[in-house]
Amino acid sequence: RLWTAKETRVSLKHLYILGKQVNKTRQTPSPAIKIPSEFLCSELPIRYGHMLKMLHAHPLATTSPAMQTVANRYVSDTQLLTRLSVPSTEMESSQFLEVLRTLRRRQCGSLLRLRHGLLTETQGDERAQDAVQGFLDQCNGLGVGVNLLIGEHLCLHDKGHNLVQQIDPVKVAQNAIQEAQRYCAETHNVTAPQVQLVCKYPNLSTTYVPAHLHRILFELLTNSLTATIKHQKTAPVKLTLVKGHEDVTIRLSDEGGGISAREMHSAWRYHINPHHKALLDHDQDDAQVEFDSKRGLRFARLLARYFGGDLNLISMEGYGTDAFLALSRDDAVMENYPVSNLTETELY
Ligand code: W6P
Repeated sequence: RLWTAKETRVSLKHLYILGKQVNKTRQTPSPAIKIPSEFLCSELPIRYGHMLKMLHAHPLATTSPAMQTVANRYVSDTQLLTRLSVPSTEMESSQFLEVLRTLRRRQCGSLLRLRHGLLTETQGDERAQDAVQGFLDQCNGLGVGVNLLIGEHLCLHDKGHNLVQQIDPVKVAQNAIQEAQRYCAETHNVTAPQVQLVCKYPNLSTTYVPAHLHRILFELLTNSLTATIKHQKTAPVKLTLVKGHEDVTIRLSDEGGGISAREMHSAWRYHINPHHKALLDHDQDDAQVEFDSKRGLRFARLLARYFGGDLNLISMEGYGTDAFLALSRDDAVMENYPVSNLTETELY
């Protein structure tokens, strides 16, 4: 097999078309899911290589127990990967899928472990905590990409459709609203505030990863609903969706009392989440780690930025907060994740 150390970034369009080609080959009796397997076999080792190099090159690599644990986990995952080849028989095919499932599960656990570990180890040291934020973004960015490639493949196999889809953001928003209201009602033991959905566009369809949009909106909605409950307001939360020439923009307005400039700084940081610790403690093998557990605003912004979008907050302390989520309508925007140079020797 020919190895190159250069990663191949994909766009939403690539992922969408890749899946369509698979669908076509699936209708014929020839071996199913051919093209993405080849792509995964060449691309995943490169991205894992970048992840390993990033972990090893960091100043904390030799002193942080969390970094060492996670680096070791990535080493064994990479070993698993190097044995992966394009499946040609039914048997190989099911083994291939099994490896992908294992990798995805372990990666979610590794990223939570790294996050929880680094935040705990730097607890109380503001500077050190600030310093790991960017690094966690880098690792999470690479992780989002790997999960996307694996997810696209598994989604096609398990559900027969692409992970990347032509979506109606209004429908995704309606689902997120329902779930966020249920979550807040259960968490705070009250009737959740109303959400008013405003969209004057009959057709807002755009190419996107519905799971990403769902997670971003769920994060924003739970923040707004919780603030509204805590501020004892009855004003509904207002969700506005508009379609521009280049972007689809979603604005979420609440009258939940807002946050101060000082609190804004904190809102954009990764924080220790006791729920993550409980997940990690509960099962060493990560079988129980929920992929969709809440990861906070910073992770939501990372997802928004992954395909050329952005997430911003504007707040009036004493009144309320507006969140602005922009999604690029250009499906040719390439994945956004950072990598260092990786030579072929390092890849081996
Ligand atoms: C708040 C804090 C916040 C974060 C994100 C989105 C909305 C809101 N509302 O009070």
